[in-house]
Amino acid sequence: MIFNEEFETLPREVLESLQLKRLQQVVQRVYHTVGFYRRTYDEAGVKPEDIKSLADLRRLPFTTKQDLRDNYPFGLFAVPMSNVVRLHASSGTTGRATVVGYTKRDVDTWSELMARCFAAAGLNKNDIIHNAYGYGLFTGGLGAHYGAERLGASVIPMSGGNTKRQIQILQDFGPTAICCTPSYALTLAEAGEEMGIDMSSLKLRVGILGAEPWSETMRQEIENKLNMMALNIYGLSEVMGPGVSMECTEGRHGMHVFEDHFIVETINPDTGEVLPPGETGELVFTTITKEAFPLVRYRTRDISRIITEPCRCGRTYVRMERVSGRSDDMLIIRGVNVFPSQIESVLMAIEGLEPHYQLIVDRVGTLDTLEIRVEVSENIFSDEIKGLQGIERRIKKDVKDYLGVTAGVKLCEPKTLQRFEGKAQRVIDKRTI
Ligand code: DLL
Repeated sequence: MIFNEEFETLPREVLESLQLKRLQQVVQRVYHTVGFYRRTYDEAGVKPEDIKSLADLRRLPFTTKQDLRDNYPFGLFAVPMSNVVRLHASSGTTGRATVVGYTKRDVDTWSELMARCFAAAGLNKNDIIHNAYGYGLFTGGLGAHYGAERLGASVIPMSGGNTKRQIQILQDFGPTAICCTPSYALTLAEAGEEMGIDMSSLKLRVGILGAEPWSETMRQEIENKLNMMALNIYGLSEVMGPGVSMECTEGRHGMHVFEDHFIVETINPDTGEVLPPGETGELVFTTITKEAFPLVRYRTRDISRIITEPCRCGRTYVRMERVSGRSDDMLIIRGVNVFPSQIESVLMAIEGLEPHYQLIVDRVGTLDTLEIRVEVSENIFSDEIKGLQGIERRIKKDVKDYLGVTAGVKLCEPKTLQRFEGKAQRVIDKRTI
């Protein structure tokens, strides 16, 4: 089913002229309301009037996560705070999180786009949607919630965690759809089996799964275990949250990018050169309807490929292939985004630790694990066991409090971790997904 038949099936030429009109408006707006854009455009010698075609987009400089951090918290907002009705922030950050704001109209647009995603998954107002994305600063919970309500479905605002309770609700309320990360879908399936429940006999028909990378193998496993269709949904807080793109039940290959609201490009992450559609590179998004926090040419660091072949479903949008990796070192651990540098700053604030550490990421069963190995200084290491245990507890607590992830900790003797001559290789990611 198509939620907004008119916009989702616009002929390509009409869609592109709509994109150009909206792009010109957004570029004018950011130039005149956000100091950052005015400065960078002036430096690049480009004026909003220079955007005469969609191809001119590439004349504008990129925006990066660092720019967002430099303008923390509200420096890139294009409306006064009195027009902002909602704030979200990227998960897992010490001091400088990525903060995003929404006007009432932005929340409306987002709700519609999420409703489009649910409709693309074959859902309508008769469905019951179990929403196990986390509610809070993370965009997953509220984003899916508002979309489900816009569709008119009945939403169960479960949020994350509390697995046994989730399983009980899945049995008792009989939801027909579930929203969660793909790894949590597997966790639920396995926990249910362990409780002696036949998880394939639940009423679930479809899962709207995303927020972390996953594979076709994982899709099959989830589909077999939960006896439902597993569809991929993509998004990022900076651009909006979930619902930037979504797979449909018909195509099941690549996620439709809602191009009446976002312009997508792929670039070579090393040179910044724009790649022709079909070539693998880093995704760059421009939001063309957002009011509070418009972003022009935002480098996502997500690696994918644009598919231009038409889809059976009738939507005229391009699709993006499942994200195959990132062009930076961001880790996604149980759905939480973490940069090694953030762990480093937590560690370095603790007395007695040396600046030598290693992060071991693995997947045990369906759950991501993180082990932090860090060297302690000589005098502490020869100290009594109690002192060491105290440091270990402090690391665990601070990492959990500041970054939102649970980590195992192994304190190492001084000078035992590997040293590097060039770029330090601090992360060992053993996960195969
Ligand atoms: O993860 C928004 C979201 C919520 C998407 C629920 C889908 C479902 P952030 O926390 O800002 O926002 O993290 C964004 O997560 O840049 C990707 O690296 C990764 N990501 C999101 N969806 C997918 C996906 C939400 N389907 C970052 N496949 C993005 C692979 C994904 N990676």
